[in-house]
Amino acid sequence: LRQQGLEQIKAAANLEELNQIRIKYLGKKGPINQALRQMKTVTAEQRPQIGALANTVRDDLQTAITQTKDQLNQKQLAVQLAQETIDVTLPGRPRALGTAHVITQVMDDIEHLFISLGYQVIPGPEVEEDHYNFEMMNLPKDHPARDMQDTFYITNEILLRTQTSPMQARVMEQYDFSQGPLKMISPGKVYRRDTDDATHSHQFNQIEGLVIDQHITMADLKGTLELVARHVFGQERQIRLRPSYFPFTEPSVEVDVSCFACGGQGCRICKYTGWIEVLGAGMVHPNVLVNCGIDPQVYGGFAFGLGPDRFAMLKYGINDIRELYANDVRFLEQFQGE
Ligand code: FA5
Repeated sequence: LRQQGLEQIKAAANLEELNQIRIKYLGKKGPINQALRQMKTVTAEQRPQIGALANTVRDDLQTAITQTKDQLNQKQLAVQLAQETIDVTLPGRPRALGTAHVITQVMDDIEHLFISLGYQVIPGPEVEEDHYNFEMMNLPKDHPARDMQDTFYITNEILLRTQTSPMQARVMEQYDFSQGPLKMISPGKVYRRDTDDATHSHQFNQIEGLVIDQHITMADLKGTLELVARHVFGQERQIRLRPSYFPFTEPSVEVDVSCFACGGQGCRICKYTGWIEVLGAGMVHPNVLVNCGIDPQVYGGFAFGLGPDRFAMLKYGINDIRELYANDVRFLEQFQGE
């Protein structure tokens, strides 16, 4: 029995098999325990001999089992270690890294330019009050120019801002001129009930600009706008200022950049004018200053609202504004940034 047991233990291929062998020989119903249980049937002289023999066999088998168990455990560990080794010489798997959206890239670029000119960047709410979006901007309730910007109203008084201009009022009414001149830009999303087409979207971006100080002139405005246009589009692109109308500026201008698609000849994208309008601007209207508690006899300045979506289109030759909002990765991947 001992010999047979030892051989089987040695041959055990794994821990499970070894456990079965242990139960077979050393278990309650195993031959050794059975022999010990039958001790009462043997004579008193034989008892110590048989008892001693049974104990030795049990101890030998137990020792062999413990040894084999250790060996099997080590073997298993070795196999596991071999399987789990990391091959540090394998080439790494590249992770797909996203990039900033092309509009964000254009906006960041313009923001950095203005920061370098000493402007503050002040974001504002997209859900806005009629009071700031229109009334403070010299557009009372019955003003016909409200029709220039078809509005998404939420309630009578609350709306999705149609322009970033309300930030002019929000900043001016808080501003303390003992700090020096006010120079700020306010970037963000705006919303209009415009019908989407190649150059119009119902949701787009604007960057508002505002400078208020003593002795600011139209020449300061023109110089600043030229700087922006040349910074974004390069020296070679043509620019024109057109007299225009906004209720919150007087005089007002619109700035056009020559069409990238036809080089100014006229095509479908520029509606056969050769130009694409990119921003509105002007000298802040005295009524707006008064609304914000600023004396127009002492302070004055300029404001502008530019469209980064249109800037992005002109800069990269994107011929449909809807591409910017379709989230087609094949389109977006073309603009990896610097
Ligand atoms: C305004 O929104 C004025 N608040 C701008 C302004 C600010 C004037 C400060 C004077 C002083 P306008 O509606 O023209 O103006 O829009 C400004 C710019 O936003 C446009 O030149 C154009 O670049 C962009 N824009 C206007 N509508 C859309 C649209 N539907 N989709 C994409 N861009 C648009």
